[in-house]
Formats: sequence, structure tokens, C-alpha cells
Amino acid sequence: MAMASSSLYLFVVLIVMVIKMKIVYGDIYKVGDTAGWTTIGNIDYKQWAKTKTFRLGDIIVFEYNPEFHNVMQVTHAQFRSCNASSPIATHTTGNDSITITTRRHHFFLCGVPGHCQAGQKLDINVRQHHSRSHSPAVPPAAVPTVSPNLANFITPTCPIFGSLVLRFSILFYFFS
Ligand code: CU1
Repeated sequence: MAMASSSLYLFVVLIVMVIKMKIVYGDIYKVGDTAGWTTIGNIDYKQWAKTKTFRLGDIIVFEYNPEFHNVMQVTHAQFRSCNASSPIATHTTGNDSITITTRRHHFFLCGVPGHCQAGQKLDINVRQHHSRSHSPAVPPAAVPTVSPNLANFITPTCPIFGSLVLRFSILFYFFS
């Protein structure tokens, strides 16, 4: 019985770790999916971004042939006018990962003449006060204090009731 309880406890710890890692590291999005960052095929990057919900910690990956393209982070005005003359940052490796660390619009374009005008531009919008759909019901800071209490509750008292509570709390994590 003690072994069953400790493996349950390990299971809870594992789940908490996975949730915390999701929060810290976020999701990885490859711009344009299989097509990547290109002018070929008239990819609608506005539509691509529209179908995603970007959050802090998410990683935006630009994959392209560096002989033909680049990635420039620009201001909103530069984005609108496709002005690549003074970007905030320039990436040229062909496999650039950009981690989103602030809640605002992040504007990108390809600085090769004509490419932005042809639609190679991307607006990543990280909205204010947007919580993850699969986030725990309790704030992340409160998570570590929850699991030891739960383990203490499970071990000495009633194992069946304890495991029910555990199952309920796991369901609560995933469906709340
Ligand atoms: Cu380009």
C-alpha cells in the first residue's frame, strides 16, 4: 500500500512538472508550417497567425533558405509600410528561433526587396490576460504547496478516498 501511495505521489509530481515545464517553455510554432518562411505559394501569414493563440514563453521558428530570405523584427509602422531600413533585430541563419517574452505585437518581415510587399510579413500578437486553456486551476506558484498536502492526505488516512481525491484533482487540472 505504501508503494502504491508513493507511486501515486510520483505521478502527481510528474504531472505538476509537465504542467510547469509547459508554462516555462511554452509551445513551438514553425512559421508557415511545412512551407516555412517563403514567398513561394503565396502563404497567408496573417491567416497562419490567426489560427494560433500565442503566449509568453512560446517559441517562433523561422525556417528558410538564407540565400533568399531573412527575418527582421520591425515596428508597427515599418511593418505596415514594409520598411526594412532600420529593423529592431535581424536574423539570417535560416533557422531562427525567437522566444516571446512580452505581451504585445511582434512584427516580422523579410528584408529582401519585394518580399514583404509580396506578403512575407508576420504579426505575432500575444494578448493581455490570456490564460492557457490547459492551465492548472491554481496559480503556478501555489502548485508545489498543493502536492505535498495531497500526499500527506493520501498516505496515512484512507487510501481509496485519497486516490479518488487524486483522480479528481488530475481531472480538475486537465478539464478546468
Ligand atoms: Cu524573403
